[in-house]
Order: sequence, then structure tokens, then C-alpha cells
Amino acid sequence: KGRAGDYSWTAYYELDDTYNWLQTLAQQYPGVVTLIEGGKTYQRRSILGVKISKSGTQKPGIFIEAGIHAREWIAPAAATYIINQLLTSETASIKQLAQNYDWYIFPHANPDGYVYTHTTDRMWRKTRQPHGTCFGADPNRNWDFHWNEVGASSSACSDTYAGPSAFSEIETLSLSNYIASIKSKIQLYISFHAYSQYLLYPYGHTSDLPVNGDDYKKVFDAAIGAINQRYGTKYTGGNIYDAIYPAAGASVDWAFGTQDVRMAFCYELRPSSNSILTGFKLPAEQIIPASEELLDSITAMVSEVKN
Ligand code: ING
Ligand code: ZN
Repeated sequence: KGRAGDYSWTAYYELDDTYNWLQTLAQQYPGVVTLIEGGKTYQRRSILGVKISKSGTQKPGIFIEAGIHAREWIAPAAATYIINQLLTSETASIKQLAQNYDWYIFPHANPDGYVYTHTTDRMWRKTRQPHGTCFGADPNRNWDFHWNEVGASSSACSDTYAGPSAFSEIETLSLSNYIASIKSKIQLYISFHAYSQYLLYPYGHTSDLPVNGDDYKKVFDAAIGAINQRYGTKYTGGNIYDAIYPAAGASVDWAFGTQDVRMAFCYELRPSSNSILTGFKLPAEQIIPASEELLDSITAMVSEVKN
């Protein structure tokens, strides 16, 4: 663990290790991997991602955002696993995914928070900008779509603090600006969280289903069916408001509600909701199986979205 050269998926990495690894990929795969920056954080770190594009011509884009919540360590680990598979897999279905789509992947949407979970508080969730005497807003309640209407807090010390205003956090503001700059290219938006083994889709602010709710249901069924195949892992879910809880101002709702992406989904990864023993501390031995079944699911999702 530590250097880009021996990067793997048997341990959780620090921010700098993953950023170094992303940088070596750009050197190793020139013309295929491009470093992209979704802006800077409050503490002036870079929100670093990669665009993976296997040919010069523009293809439909798939956007993956992980690590928006700092303590959900499996999310960035799964995102880097997928980056690696798209670049190195010999499996036909994965090669096709890499060939037929442009991928925009940000493993760490909340770098300051992630660093804080390594240095100070493993259970930190939010950003790190001070708000009065407390720190951080919930970056998954801070997006400018039905902001702070329901399922968010107005007290700065809460873990679900919506922030003083929509996009008060530079992380969500700058990442949203980046997304807006490529929105016409993005077909599918996927957000990785943990934990509970849910697959979720809009909306969080209302129990009304999106206009394409029937399409969402079909893609949802294909995706949770596929995730079950390899290891029998059971995912449930549905629309955010009814399947877990009301929650306004989330990234998937903003992407779907304002950016004309065809669909937006959120995976709540392993462990299951009754596994409070491990919870956010999913054992590192599970990074690979959790990511394998996730990529199976995304493969099914992508082919169903196309239909
Ligand atoms: N859960 C998500 C949260 O932000 C969620 C659930 C997903 C809400 C998508 C809204 C939209 O609360 C965790 N564990 O963070
Ligand atoms: Zn989360």
C-alpha cells in the first residue's frame, strides 16, 4: 500500500495514493485516459477524475461520482476498480463497455472529508468548510434542485445539514459546473454510496415518480437482478423518497431534474442494512467482490438503458 506502482483492491487507500495512481494512468494510456478536474475543495485540494475514451469519436457518456460522503470508503474503492477494469479487462462485455461509451469518473467528490476520515474522524460524512462553530454541509443535500425542502437539516452541526444555501459548498458548486459543461454528452449518471445494498432513483423530494418511471423500473429490475447473479448479494430499493427516506438536494436528483441526463441512479453498496457491525467499515477483502457484482450490475444497467 502507498505507491501508485502497487495499487490494488485489497486495501483502502489514502487520497494521495489514488490521485498518484490516476496520474500514472494518464501517462500509461495516452489518448485514452485524460485527467479531468471538477474544481477545488474548501481546503484547495483538487477534485480529480478521469475521462476514459477509447477512440477519438464522441460516444454516449456515463458519469460516475463516488465518495461524496467521506466515510463511505467502499465507494471510491469501487470507482477505481471500475476504472481499472475498463482499461485492462479481457472480458468481452467489459471491453464493449469501454469501447462504446465515454466514461467520466470521479472517485473522490469530497476529498477534504475523505482525508479527515483518515487523519481524525473515521465517521465523518460532510465537507469541511466551517459554518459557525460547526464544520461542513452534507454534499448530498446541497445541490440546487428542491434544495432543503425535505429530509435535510438547517442546523449546521447536523450530519444532513443542507448548507446555508444551495451550492454553498465549493465541491458541489464546482462539480456541478463541470457536469453542466458536458451535460449534452451524458446519458447516464451514477452515484456510489454505502451502505445498505439499495439501488435508488429519483426523486428524493417527492414520492411522485419521474415521467419515465416505467423505464426506470425496467432498468432497476435488470440492474438488481444482475448484481445478484455472481455471489447472491441481495439489493432492493426503488425511488428514493419511498425506498429509503425523503431527501432533497441530492446529486442524482439535480442531474436528472436539471441536466437532461436520461437516467440517474444511486447505489448504496455493501454491507446490507442489518450489518451494523461493519457498516461503513466494510472489510477490505470485500472490495473486489463488491466491485465485481457492481460492475455486473452496471453492465446490465447500461444495456437496458440503451433499449
Ligand atoms: N445515503 C444517501 C443519503 O444521501 C440517498 C441516500 C441517495 C439520498 C440518493 C438521496 C439521494 O442519505 C447515504 N448512506 O448516504
Ligand atoms: Zn452516502
